[in-house]
Amino acid sequence: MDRAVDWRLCIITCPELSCNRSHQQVAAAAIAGGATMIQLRDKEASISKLIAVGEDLRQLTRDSSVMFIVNDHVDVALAVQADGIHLGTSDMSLAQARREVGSEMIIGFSPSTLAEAVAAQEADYLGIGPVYSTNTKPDAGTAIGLVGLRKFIEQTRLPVIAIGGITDDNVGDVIATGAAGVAVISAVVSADDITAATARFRRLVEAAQRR
Ligand code: TZP
Ligand code: MG
Repeated sequence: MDRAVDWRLCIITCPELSCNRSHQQVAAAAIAGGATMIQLRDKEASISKLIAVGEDLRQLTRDSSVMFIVNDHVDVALAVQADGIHLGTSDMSLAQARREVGSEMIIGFSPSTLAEAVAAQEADYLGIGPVYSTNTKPDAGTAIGLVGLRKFIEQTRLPVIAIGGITDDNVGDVIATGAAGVAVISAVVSADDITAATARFRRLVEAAQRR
């Protein structure tokens, strides 16, 4: 993968938290607010539903030059020609995923230990967290804080996207720690105005990167 990617602000669609708004509505609103990446995440949907939604998100993101990442499902990412796939430690192995998606697709990986982060040779970026405690992913483990985040950033040459409990109030500190970007669910997708919430994050990320 040798294209330049804007890692700054990944908004993750999540139907449980988006107050009856569809993946498509959430993604369109987040793109309008300045999201640089959209990740399709739905733990309940069937593969056929994911592919149908993924095709719509592919179109929306392509029209606005936003990166499109699919969570968990390599087959869905391939079917909809996503830009990338995001995998955790209980998903397909990185080596197998790289064989299946080829050299161009972005592979994101969420390691659970520093050793896993260092070993993640096939990945193009790391998702690291939860930085702060969050109710969105009950099995995400204990918050690692900025000190924990910094350890990962120091141990890897890959871009780090920080995740977990990120809000307006702490995003500046997260970026100042050296993260290439942040991934946000609840603070954006549960907001009344998703576009305004995304735009606020985008401004705060840019301000922190200028400091
Ligand atoms: N992985 C680690 S924490 C998390 C995921 C998917 C949830 C992040 O959601 P929120 O609502 O931004 O805390
Ligand atoms: Mg996963």
